[in-house]
Order: sequence, then structure tokens, then C-alpha cells
Amino acid sequence: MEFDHIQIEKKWQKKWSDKNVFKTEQRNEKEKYYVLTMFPYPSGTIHVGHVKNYVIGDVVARYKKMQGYNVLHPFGYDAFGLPAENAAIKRNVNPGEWTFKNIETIREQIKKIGISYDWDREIATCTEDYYKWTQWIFLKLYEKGLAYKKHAAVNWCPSCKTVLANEQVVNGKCERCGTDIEMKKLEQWYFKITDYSERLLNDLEKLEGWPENVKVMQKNWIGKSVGAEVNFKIDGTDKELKVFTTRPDTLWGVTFMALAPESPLVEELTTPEQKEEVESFLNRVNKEDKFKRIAQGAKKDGAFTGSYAVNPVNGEKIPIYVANYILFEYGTGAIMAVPAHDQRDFEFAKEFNLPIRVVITPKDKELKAEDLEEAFTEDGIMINSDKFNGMKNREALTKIVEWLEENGYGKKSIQYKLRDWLISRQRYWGAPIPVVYCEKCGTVPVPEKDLPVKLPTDVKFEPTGKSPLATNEDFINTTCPKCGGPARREVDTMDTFVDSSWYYLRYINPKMEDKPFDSDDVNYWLPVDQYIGGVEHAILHLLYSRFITKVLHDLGYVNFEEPFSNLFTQGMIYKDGAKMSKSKGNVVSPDEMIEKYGADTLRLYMLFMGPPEKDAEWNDAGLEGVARFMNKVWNSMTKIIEFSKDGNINNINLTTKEEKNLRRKLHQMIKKITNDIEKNFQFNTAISGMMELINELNAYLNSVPQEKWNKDLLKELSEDFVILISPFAPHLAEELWEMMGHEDFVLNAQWPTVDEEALKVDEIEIVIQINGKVRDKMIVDASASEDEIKEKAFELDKIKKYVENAEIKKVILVKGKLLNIVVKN
Ligand code: ANZ
Ligand code: ZN
Repeated sequence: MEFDHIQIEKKWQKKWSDKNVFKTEQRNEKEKYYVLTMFPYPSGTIHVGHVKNYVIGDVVARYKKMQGYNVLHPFGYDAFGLPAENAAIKRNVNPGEWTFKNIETIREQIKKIGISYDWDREIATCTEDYYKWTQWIFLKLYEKGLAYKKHAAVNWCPSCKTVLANEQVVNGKCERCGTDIEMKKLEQWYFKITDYSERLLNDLEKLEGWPENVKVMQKNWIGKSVGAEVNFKIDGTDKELKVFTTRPDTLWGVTFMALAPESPLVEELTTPEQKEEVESFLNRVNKEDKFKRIAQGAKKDGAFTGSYAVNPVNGEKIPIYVANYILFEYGTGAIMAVPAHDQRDFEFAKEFNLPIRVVITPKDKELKAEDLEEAFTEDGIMINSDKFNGMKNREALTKIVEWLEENGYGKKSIQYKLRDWLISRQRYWGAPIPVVYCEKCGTVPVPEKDLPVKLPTDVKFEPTGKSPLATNEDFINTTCPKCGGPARREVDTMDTFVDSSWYYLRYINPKMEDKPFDSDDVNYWLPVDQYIGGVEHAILHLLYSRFITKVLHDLGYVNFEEPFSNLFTQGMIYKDGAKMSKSKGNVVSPDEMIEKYGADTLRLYMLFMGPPEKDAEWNDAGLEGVARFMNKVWNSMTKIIEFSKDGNINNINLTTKEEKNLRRKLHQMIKKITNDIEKNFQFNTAISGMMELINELNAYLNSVPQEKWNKDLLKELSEDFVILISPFAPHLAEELWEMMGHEDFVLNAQWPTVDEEALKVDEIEIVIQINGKVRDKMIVDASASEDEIKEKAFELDKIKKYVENAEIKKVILVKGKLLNIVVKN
């Protein structure tokens, strides 16, 4: 019989759907297991890279289900966002129409792959019943003082015509379209994620099931620095210039101060004589890209303000500069510069001919400023630092901070690189920010009962830089919920990362109307036991989700503080040596592969390509190989299923060596495959294990005449094998399972357990050495005693001739391996 994948896959997909087998019970007596794969942007069709993500999740879900867990495995769409809007503008259709069409296509694609999603829980973030609750989350943050509006210089993509979060700017370019970012001053909404910096950092430690590299990325993104804030008097005034430094031990080496160009102090401190020079610098710097300007190795530029600061440690007067490498948004927006020990200060000092003073020197020699070719940034011994001379700099650092505090010159300070989350977008296809502006009452949040603030459909997409919502007068003009007077609606929409920061909670109660979710249900299902997705979301999405979870925890809506217990980041699939992309024309579509080879073969191949966390190259020949294996499985299984139908797996008698070997292999492979799935997602080696087992089976079938086949053993083997392969190739498995006469689905079967008895080896090979030289080997019973082994060895022809006429000095047995005979001739 041929393996007819088209017909078989269709048949089972229909049965699964008709019987709703993937439906999850909301609660039952079983232990719960929540497996989640990152949901896609429905911006077109999915390619095999997505498929890999879903197949990994599906293997875990099906495996856990057969292990007896109550498994939740949901799917949805991150459906708001720029791709939909841009595509819609290009095609002149409503983004919603375009999005829902894509959703239809993707759903059909996924169903053809046989992923075991509970489709009753499907969500799309762009539907009213979803974004209503995204707006609700905004209101909760607003009530808590965690959503606020401020004027700020923001990253502006002139091509996408929208503001971008710092996180969406890569090397000064828009993450999406690659256009150079400009700075623009706008009033924007922010979420105060910085209130949670310390917790977001510390709780990383609890996430034992996360890859180390992802935790490091999060840690660096939060960027905690411990140091001091030091107050410098501004000479001739009673004003102070505060700086943040991680190196208070270098205070005696300060030779100039520097302000960020954006600092309001620049205007205040610039003397009339220096005005021209400073202004011409500011003109230059305004044209510079902010990200390039502060990058390591960038050319240092600046100007002297004409003012001086006084160093609190020694009363020295130090010139105050404005410099291009100082960030306004970090620390205090001003620094104390120590050119001898900070590379950027060193470069600036060289450029502007400023003094360099060494205050830390290596143990063995004394560093001279004139010998420095770059800053000395290592630890060492304090010099030129008054009473701290001779101390190790790290020890001095602590003492200096104490001394600063005692004298009111400064205090210990902790800074984070993490900035507040800018959530305003001047775009249409997102959740409207639920706020109105009233002339009398000011900013007024929309009351919960009036949610959702619906996205109007009648808007114009004009590249003005303003939100398209601003073009709909009916939308903008409203009444104030507080005083009933005339008010205007906020026209910005929320960053789509807000939508995806809580979607894993909505899956629990996807249709709930009066609440975003039920706390008891969520507390049962969460945290997610296994989250699976691409490493490209290692920073933003995960950080934002962790933040929102913590806020909801603090508000009493959930009882956990981390949303994802275990995280798996899968590798990408390359084609022709490159990342798949439409523009390169190297996208492998799953539909075509399914048509030709079947979903099961595609699934198996995706996981056989290599360890799933590694990138892998698509290879048609590899797929062909897997297709041949599938046929082999089909042929050998169909051969034995009929034959062993009336076998009894509870009464297996093994008489021959071949039977024992085959059953040992089966249980070895149950053990191995279970282990490979359980630990580190080693699906590729699990599949190799299945191949090995099939080869062993065929060897048995070919070497033993059919009338001597062990029915009971073959029944056990075929049942167990079909269960083992079912998470990987579920359609094939269901078909074979049905052939065996089972009425229920294989998905509802129990994962096989290892019979340790079967693993036992009953014969072993012993190598025999005479005076350390290998002379022969023999097979003995595993239970043979030492005397029996000796006796048998002495009877071997090759050994006899050495021992017969010699004096036996010693016989040493290394159990299970080796017999060493020492003789004297
Ligand atoms: C004096 C000093 C001496 C510094 C020395 C370093 C080495 P991280 O680790 O990134 O927190 N700095 C402070 N605020 C800054 C700003 N707004 N823009 C640019 N640079 C700024 O770095 C902290 C160090 O970066 C601070 O410590 C300060 O330079 C500089 F041998 O102070 B340091
Ligand atoms: Zn009002």
C-alpha cells in the first residue's frame, strides 16, 4: 500500500476538527501545562521559519498531553501595526480588511500543518473585544501613575512617519525600513517602566529556564551602573553642577567638565565672550546623528562655555565645556572628565589641548601622563590623590563616597540605561489611547464603561506626520466624561508592543466580556510553562511582558511576577545562505512543500535539520531523505500491524536472541526519545532514534522467517513506535493507530514507559589478554561467574597454547570487559 499523504492528512485534519480534539478543558484534576509560541504579525503568508516555531511547540504540546497533562496550546495574531497600514495604503484598502484576509490565509496554512491549537481560543489584537482590554491596561497604568505624557526629543522615522522607541532604532536607523532616524520634539505618552528597573533586573535570576544569552541581553538593556553623584560648585555663583560618575576614585584627576548639548545649563553658563563659539558648535551638533555622535570612536567635538566649576576634593577651578559625546538623557546630563582614565575624555582632551592627570597607576610602575597613548582604564594604586595615595583604587572608591556624603559633596547613586517606554504612535492601525482633552478639566481618561474607544474607519492616510485619526472630525470631537463639556480625543494609537505585552493572559479567557481575564483562571494557567520564539524578541517583547505582568501583580490581578517560566529560542532557517525574505525571493512556502511531500514530512524535516536552537540551511535533498524515511515507516508498520493484530502485549515471551535485541532496542529508544524531548529539545536526535529503531525492526523482519515473527513483541513495538512518532508526524500516526483497531485518537494515548528489564544486556563480550596483549575474545552470559569465565577462556584454542605449559602467575578479571592472564614461561 502506498502512503497517500494528501488523502490521509485531509482525513485526520477533518476528524480533529469535527471532534474538537484540541480543545482544552478550562480546569481539571490533571496538572496543567501551558505551551505558547510567539504569535505572528499577519502581514502576509507564513514561511517555513514560522512553521519551525509552531512545530516545536506542537511536539511539546502533544508530548505533554500524552504524558497526562492538561495542556493549553493557543494561537493568535499580533494584528495591529505598521506592516498592515503600509500595505493597506499601497493597495488602497482598509488595514482591517487586509489583515483579516491574511489571518484567514494563515489559519488555513496552519491547519494544513496539523498543529494542535485550541482554535476556540484564537485571538487577534486588532479586534474590538481585544483592544478594549489593551485600553483598559492603559487606564490601569494611568491610575497608578505609570502612564504619563511629556515633551521630549523623540526618534522620528521620516519614512514610516512615526515615532520609534529607542529599542526600535538600530544603529541610528529605523528597525523596520532602515531609514536614518531624525530627532523631533513632541508631546508623547510614556509607560514608567523605569520604576521597575531593579525588579526587572533582579528577577532575571529566578528565570532558570531561560537561555543565558537572553538574560544577558536583558541585563545589558536595563544597564545598571553603581557610582556617585558629585556636586561641583559653579565658580562665582551659589549654583551647583551635579554629575554622575562610576569612578569617584578618579576625582583628583578631573581636568574639565562637560555638558550635553541639549542641557539647559548650556545657555545659563555660556559667557558673552564664548557665545559665538558655543552656538556654532550647537549648530554643528544639531546636524549630527545622535547615535553616531555618542558612539565609541566618534570624533570629539565641543566648545568652552567660559564658566568654571570647583572640584570639591581640592578646590581647583575646572573649565566647563559642552561636548558632543555627552547624553542628555543619562545620569545628570553632565560629567566630570578624567582624560587619564576615560577614553572618551582622553580623546576630547587631546582635541582641545586640555591637561591630563594620572591618579591611578599600575602596581609595578608609575604612569606618566605624557606617556599615555590611550586612557588607562584598569584598576591600580592611587597617586596624586592626597590622603588616598597608596591605596588600591577600588578600596579608595568606597571611602571617597563615604567622605563625599559626610561633607555634603555628593552621595551614592545608581543609574539605569533603561528609559521609560514611549507608547504613542502617530499611526492609524493600533489601539487608540483612551484619553480626552477638555479645556476645563485637562487630560481626562476615558471611563472603563466607555471602552473601547473604537478605531474610526473613515480616515485619510496623508503623510503629514500626524495620526490619521486626526483627519476624522467625528472621532476627535467628543464630550468630556467629567464635566460634559466639549473635549477632543487623543489621536495617537499605542505601540503594538502594548498589545503583545499581555496576550498570553487573554488566551485564558478569550471571550470574556466584562473583564480582560479571570484572575483565578489565570493564576491556574500561568506562568507559561514553555514559551517558544525567535531570539529577535529577546529584549523588547519579553521585557515589556515582564513589566506588565509585574504591574498587574502589584494591582492584585495576578499572583505571579514573571509570565514565562521557560523560554526556548529557536534558530532561523536560511535558504541559499541567506535569511529568507520576500525581497531576496528565497522564501520557502510551506504550502508547496505540503502539497508535494505532506505536512508530516515537512514537520519531521524541520526538526531533523539540526538542533532546533541553531540556525539551519534549507536543503531539498534533506527533505527527500525524510520523505524516504516516512515511506519506510509506513511500509514496515503496515507490514506488522495486520500480522500482530491479535497479539498480546501483556504476555510477551522472548525466546531468541533476535527477539531480545529488538525489544531492547525498542526500550532503549523509548528512553532516548523521551529524554531528548524532555531535555534541551533535542528533536533531531530523537528522530535519529526512530530511524535506528525502524532499521532494527527491518533487520529482524528480513532475517527471521515470517512464521517465526513474535506477534506479541511486534504488537508492542508498533504501538509504542506510533505513539513515539505521533508528536512529530501526527497524521501518519493517527492513520496507523486506527489501523491497529483503536477507536480513540493517538493524541489521547499514553506515552510509553521504559521497561528497565528489557534494557538489560544478557550477553557480554570479554577480551582476553595474555601478559597485556590481546589474544582472543569471547561471548559469555552476563550472569556468568568469575570461575566460569576463567574456565571458558582457558578452553579457547588461541589461549590454550599460551597457558598449557606455562606457570600461571595471576588472572585478573575486569568485570564485563576483560580477562588478563599473567604467565611465566
Ligand atoms: C568620571 C570617570 C572617570 C568616568 C573614569 C568613567 C571613567 P556607565 O558605566 O555607562 O554608567 N557619563 C556619565 N553620564 C554621562 C552622560 N550623560 N553621557 C556620557 N557619559 C556619561 O558610565 C558611567 C560613566 O560615563 C561616568 O563615569 C561618566 O564618566 C560617564 F576613569 O565619570 B565617568
Ligand atoms: Zn471637562
